[in-house]
Order: sequence, then C-alpha cells, then structure tokens
Amino acid sequence: MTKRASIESTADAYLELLAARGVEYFFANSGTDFAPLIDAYARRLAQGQPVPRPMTIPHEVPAVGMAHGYAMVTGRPQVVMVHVIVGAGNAVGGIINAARSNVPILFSAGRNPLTEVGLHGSRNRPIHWAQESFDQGAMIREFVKWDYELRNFTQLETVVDRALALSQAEPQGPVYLTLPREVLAEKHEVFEYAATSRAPRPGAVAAAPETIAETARLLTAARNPIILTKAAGRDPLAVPALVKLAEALGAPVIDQFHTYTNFPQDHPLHAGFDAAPYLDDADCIVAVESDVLWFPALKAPRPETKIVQIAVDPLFARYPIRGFPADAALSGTVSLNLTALAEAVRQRADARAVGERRERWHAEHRRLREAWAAAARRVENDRPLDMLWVSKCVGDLVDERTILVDEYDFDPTQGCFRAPRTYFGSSPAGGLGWGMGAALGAKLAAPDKTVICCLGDGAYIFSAPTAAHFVSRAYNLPALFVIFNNRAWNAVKRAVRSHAPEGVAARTGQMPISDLEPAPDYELVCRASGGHAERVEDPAALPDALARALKVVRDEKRQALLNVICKKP
Ligand SMILES: Cc1ncc(C[n+]2csc(CCOP(=O)(O)OP(=O)(O)O)c2C)c(N)n1
Repeated sequence: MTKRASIESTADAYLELLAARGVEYFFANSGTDFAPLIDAYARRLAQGQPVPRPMTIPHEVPAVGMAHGYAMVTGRPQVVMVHVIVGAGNAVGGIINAARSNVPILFSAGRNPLTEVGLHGSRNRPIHWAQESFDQGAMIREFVKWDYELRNFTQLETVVDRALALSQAEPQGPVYLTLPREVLAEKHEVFEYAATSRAPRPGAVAAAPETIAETARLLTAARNPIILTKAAGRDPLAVPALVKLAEALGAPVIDQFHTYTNFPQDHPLHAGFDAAPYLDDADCIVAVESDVLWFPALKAPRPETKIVQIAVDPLFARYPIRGFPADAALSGTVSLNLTALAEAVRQRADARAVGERRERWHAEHRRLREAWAAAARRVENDRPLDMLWVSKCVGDLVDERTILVDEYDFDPTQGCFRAPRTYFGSSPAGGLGWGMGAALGAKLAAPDKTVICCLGDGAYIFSAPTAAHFVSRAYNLPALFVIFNNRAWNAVKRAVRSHAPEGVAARTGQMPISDLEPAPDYELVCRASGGHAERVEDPAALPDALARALKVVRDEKRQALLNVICKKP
C-alpha cells in the first residue's frame, strides 16, 4: 500500500518516514545544519503529525549511549543526529562501542551546506566553510556497516529503509547517514511512500544439520567440556537455549568478560566469571559469542583441547586480528544453533557421564558462591569502603524488575542475575562514557523497571554527567547512579603493575596520569539537576543510603546518586 503525505520539505518527509518506520526517538545534539529539520519538527508537532520524539541531549556521548541503551533493551534502532563533523567527532567513541557490541543505531549528522550561494539553505555562517570535509563518512566508516549521503529527495525512502534494514541485519550495528542542509531544505509538497518498508530483512539462520551433528560428536566425545560466553544474551532467546545445551552436556557455563545476562547465575551449572582455572583440565571448550577466549600471552588451554566457536560471526570479521582456533564453528542465529546442538547432544550423550559431570559442577557452583559471600563478609567493615562490599550491597537489591548498567567496578560475583536483559556491561571496545547514557536509554525503553547504573568515578566524568543528569530530569528518566569513587583510574594503575611489577611506579606507588584528585563533590552535580544525592563513607550506612535513594527513584520518580568513597589503589 502506498501512503501519500502533504509535506513542505525533504526534512518534513524524512520525519514522516522515520515515524512510519517505527522509529520512536530522535536523540539530537543540534547545530546550524538542523535548521530545516527543526522547522519541520515545529510544523509537524503543531499540527499533531507523527514524529519520532525529539530529545535534546546536550552532549553526543550520552546521546549515542541512550540509543545504545534503548536498542540493547528492545532490539530496535533509534536515530541519533549530531552536528556535522564536530558533533560526529564527539560521538565516535560511542559508535565504536555500539559497533563492537553489535547494537543497531541510525547514526546521522547534518552535512554542512555545500553551496556558497544559490540554493535555499546555502552557506550563511562563517563556520560553513571550515566545517566541510572531503569525505564526512571517512571519520567513522570503519565502525559502521554502511554510510551514505542523502543526495536528493527522490531517493529518501530507499536510503532510510536501507539504513534501517542494514543496521538490523546480523551482525547488527550502527549505520551512518549524512544529511546536507540544502537537500533537507528543498521544498516539496507531496511525499509518496510504501506503508511498510520492503527492504530485505534476512530471517534467522541455522547451521546445516550435518554441521550440528559433527559438532555434537565433538562435544559428546569430550570428558570435560566447558562453555564460555560473553554476549550470548544479546539475543534473549539464546539464554534458555544455552541452559538446554549446558544441561544436555552437564557442562559449566562461565560468564567470561560478560556484557549481558547470558545464563541464570543461580543455575547450578553457572561456574563464575573466569575460565582460567579450568583451562588446563578442559578437553573441549565451547565459546558462545565470545570474542576473547583466553589471553594467549598468559594462559592457554592444552593444544589438543578441542575448540568450538558459536556466534553470529565466529570469525569476528571486523576485528583485524583474532587467532583463536576452532575445530568446529557454527555461524548464524545463536539461539537456533544452541537449541539444535542441545538436542543433538541430548540424543547421543552418555547419561551416566553427564550426570557425574553435573554433580561435580554443582559442587563447584556451591563452592564459588560460598567463597564470594565470604570474600564480601571479610571486607564489610572496611573504611574507606571496599568495592566488593559496595557490589554486594548493590547486588542485594537486584531482582527481575531491575536493570543494572555497569560501566566499571560492579563485581559480578556479588550479584545474581537470572533473566535476560537484566545486566548490561560496557562494550568490548571499552570506550568510556557509555554508562549514564545507556542507563537513561534503558529506562526510556523499560519505564517500569528500576535502573541502577554503576560507574567508576573516572567513567562518571567520561559520561558527560551534567548533560546526563539534565536529560534524566528533562525527560523524567529516574535512575540510581552509584559512583565507586576511588579517586583514581585504577585500570591504568593495574596495567602499570602488570606491565612492570618491579618498576619504579609499581614499587613506589607514584604513578603520574592515573589519579583523580582533588575529587569533586560528585553529589552536587546530580543535585544541580534536582536529584537526590548523598556521599557515603561508612560501610554500615550504605544499605540504608541505597534504600533511601531507591525510594526517591521509585516513588518520587527523581534521579539519585550515591558518591561512595572507596579504597584508593
Ligand atoms: C574514552 C576512553 N579513554 C580512556 C580509556 C582508558 N581507560 C580504561 S579504564 C580507565 C579508568 C576508569 O576509571 P574508573 O571509572 O574510575 O574505574 P577504575 O579503573 O578506577 O576502577 C581508563 C582511563 C578508555 N577505556 N576509554
């Protein structure tokens, strides 16, 4: 069916089409390039015509973070639009994060007016000369799946539908569309377009039955198989499928470097977060959506250990170098392949061997959970607070109605996530500044959930906190931000210690470029946007402070922040 809309400009048609394609939000950080769009927005809003909701995000870092957070909770791409090359420059780190997390986003930027005179929208500000680049897509091309410049009105529908379809096709990721001002400003009266996109949308893909059977043979021949996963839970259906495989095999699942809830952490086959202690004994390692299986420079499994890699793309084709071997590899839809593999394993596995393994790993699960609880108890009275204790207090609050967004310092041993899409860790690319925006995007996507965002003090500063707190208040997106404040970039200090354990820096503790003192009163930043905020220095006071803050978030629908003073490394 064709739709026919009365419009005034290309910008108007663009908004009409985005709304028709189900884009709900337009996370924007504007500039002179937005003039035709803002004009079109004003007209459409005044006339009650459909638009993606415009959201003013006063820094690009949380703008991209919000689209990332929204997509990781819903699976649906939203639009981020920034100001020409300079806004895109600020956004690149977030786009790299989204690319490496396979998160779909329609990222866009205005394109400086191309013409000096003669067209509606031609240059009329001094920046219009210096803000043009030879190839605007080049800055980000390596980290998007596709980039294009909208050259004229006629191709608008094809371009937008192609952009949205490409970002959602697996492996998912951001795409980049540049929008020249003159093209947006072009006058048009009628826009005809197909009611629904007819761009190809490839369906789910399963490995061939013989590949599944061959892989199942490898797994059932093993005496001590283990499973590692980092991001299986990006697809919520992969979580129950992974449970089926683990149970069919009697093998443990290790949430190594995990960025999603991949496996119920109270399941007796959950074996923690570090595979290194188990590598020596494993004779078969199944890696599910894991880009890094181990560190070859530190500890590798035995050479004869069989390796199976299961991922949308087990080659991680966008990584320049990645040498982890595979004796079998299943590409395509992870939930389908796990389900098929679980069934094939169930049919051929030796029930007695599976049962014995299961008992052994159940005991290991109990041992781990007891050790983690004991570790937290040992530091519960430490002052300044130990991050393990802070994690334990936060972890105790988590239930199925909670989403935890972790950008540094929440210790995963102190939580127990069970359901898909309840825990999100930062991108494998680790570009700092993702956390606050991702938490706000998650809250937008799941308004009924309580969103808790854990951040190092370093990560907090990278998140453009004044902008993020502004957005929380402006759009009624209450979340609890917990700052693990160690007044340092400990990740950097750790790197120095492991690089040169006997070096002067490690021996004396004098490490330039890694301290964050004098530390600001971060609680004041949150209060400046109407939030509730407290500084916590007493470990015994933390549970009550968390309860007070959560009450503000849940009952008063206001944001809250706890600045928790932790041990300085
Ligand atoms: C954009 C960006 N810049 C720098 C880094 C390098 N980096 C990784 S972790 C880290 C420190 C984070 O500090 P904080 O959040 O306080 O956590 P801590 O390491 O102290 O636990 C830095 C600077 C990065 N990952 N991303």
